[in-house]
Amino acid sequence: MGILNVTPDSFSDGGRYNQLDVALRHAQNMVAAGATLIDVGGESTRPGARVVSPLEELERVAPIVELIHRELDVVISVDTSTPAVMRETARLGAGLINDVRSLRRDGALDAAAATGLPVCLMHMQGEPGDMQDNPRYQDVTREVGEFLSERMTQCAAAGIPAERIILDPGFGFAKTLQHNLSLFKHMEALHALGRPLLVGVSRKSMIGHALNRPVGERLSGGLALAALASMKGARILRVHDVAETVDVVRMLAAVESAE
Ligand code: PT1
Repeated sequence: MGILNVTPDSFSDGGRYNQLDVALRHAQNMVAAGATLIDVGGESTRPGARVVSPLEELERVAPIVELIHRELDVVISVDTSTPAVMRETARLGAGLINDVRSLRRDGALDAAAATGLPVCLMHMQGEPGDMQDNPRYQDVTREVGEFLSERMTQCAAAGIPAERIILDPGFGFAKTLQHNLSLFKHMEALHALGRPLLVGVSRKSMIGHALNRPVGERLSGGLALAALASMKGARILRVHDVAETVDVVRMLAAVESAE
């Protein structure tokens, strides 16, 4: 899954892709590099990010979803928590709803169910604005698993069956470095929930803190985590650096297919 931010305040590429043609070219390059999903996001959810109005979010996301749907052969994921954005982008060709708030906003469960699309449910305590203030867990992996299980139950009640659900531990969302590392190490426990796992760690501060690297120097750390996540059974890797990550995954597959 290649990341396409259409926010003017995106955390690692500074909103360079907010113009439509530049965004399309970037999506095209990621598809050529081997991305099978493009995750379009109009609301930055990095720590401390500001809230965007539904209209502003829709105006950022809708044109690019429509354009990618027309021009490229790729599944479009929409990174949104906003019911109106779910409904409208589904109409414009989106193929996956990726909600870091796990459909907890008013009307989000019903909107997602009405689209009939698959959804990615992600773990987060609190909101992006305050989530890093004081994250606390007794056992982070167990609590993430319990949260995701509860959200799957809510989805089932709203008419979103388990077969339509992807699960995400939510790396970097209301977690300290130690929480992130422990959750990553024990990620396999989440396979008990019976659904495919999506992992997003690309360029995040957990790499920065572990290696003491600024955001522009986190590729090697990110590729190490991509390899490890794959080996732990993660099925979708949400990344900025598609070509490099595809090489990692293909290399693992080459070894795996040997006698
Ligand atoms: C993610 C994810 C996402 N991450 C899914 N969607 C972001 N499903 C946006 C940092 O610590 O992991 N899974 N959508 C980006 N969010 C962050 C969070 C970016 C933390 C940076 C950090 O640097």
